[in-house]
Amino acid sequence: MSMLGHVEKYLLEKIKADGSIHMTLIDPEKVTVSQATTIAENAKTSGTAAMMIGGSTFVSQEHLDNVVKAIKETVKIPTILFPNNITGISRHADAIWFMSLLNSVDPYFLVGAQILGAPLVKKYGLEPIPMGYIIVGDGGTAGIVGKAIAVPYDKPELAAAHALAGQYLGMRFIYLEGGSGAKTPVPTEMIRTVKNFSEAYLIVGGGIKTKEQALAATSAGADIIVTGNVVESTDSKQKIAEIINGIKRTQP
Ligand code: 1GP
Repeated sequence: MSMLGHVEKYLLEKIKADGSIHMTLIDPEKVTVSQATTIAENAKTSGTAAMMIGGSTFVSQEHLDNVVKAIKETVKIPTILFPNNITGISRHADAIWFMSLLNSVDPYFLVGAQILGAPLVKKYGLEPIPMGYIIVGDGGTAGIVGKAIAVPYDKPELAAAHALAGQYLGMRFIYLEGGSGAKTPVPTEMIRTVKNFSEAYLIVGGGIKTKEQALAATSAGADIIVTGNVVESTDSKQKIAEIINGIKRTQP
């Protein structure tokens, strides 16, 4: 499809080839430029498909720019912004999850920030990838900042209804967000229900720390799993490698 940009095409091809893929999330607020460089290098060596950059609270745009630039200079895999606001946009990235928080009660997070951000995305030549963001479980900081009514883990059919609405609105990716550092990752039953209901590519993140949890998510239907916190641990290199090896070819 000619509408698809380079990064999205790359992701779809990689999902097709590998079954499911892993992305590494860097929260610019939590790392220095040199730490971001090390994380990106380690993640790339372990076989991560792309780098996501974003966090739930405010970070200076100068620092965000420096982090994105450093990652780009270090690794060739795509850099995809994961913005919580218009301040999460950097001209140095390759692409941006052009996302709407589908269960927010605040119109700003549904479409307001997107209206303010869209001209910047165009001006900077960032590739927008349409994504519906759904906060589930306890939702963590993202749920509070985004004023979301989080979908409880025991209501998978509600998460599926959100996902289907996102798909019908034209979103090609759906993200089930358990919240960064969630004690319990998104349950497999919820992943399975959403996957059976909606045809959008499914991203799952929040609290995934082990290869068993990653494999459970991909086996249930996640096309992309995202890990953030785990990269900050001391043995991050080994952990990411384990997670990536653990999910290989789970959905041939
Ligand atoms: C948060 O889903 C991501 O937005 C990743 O969560 O930091 O818990 O890996 P973790």
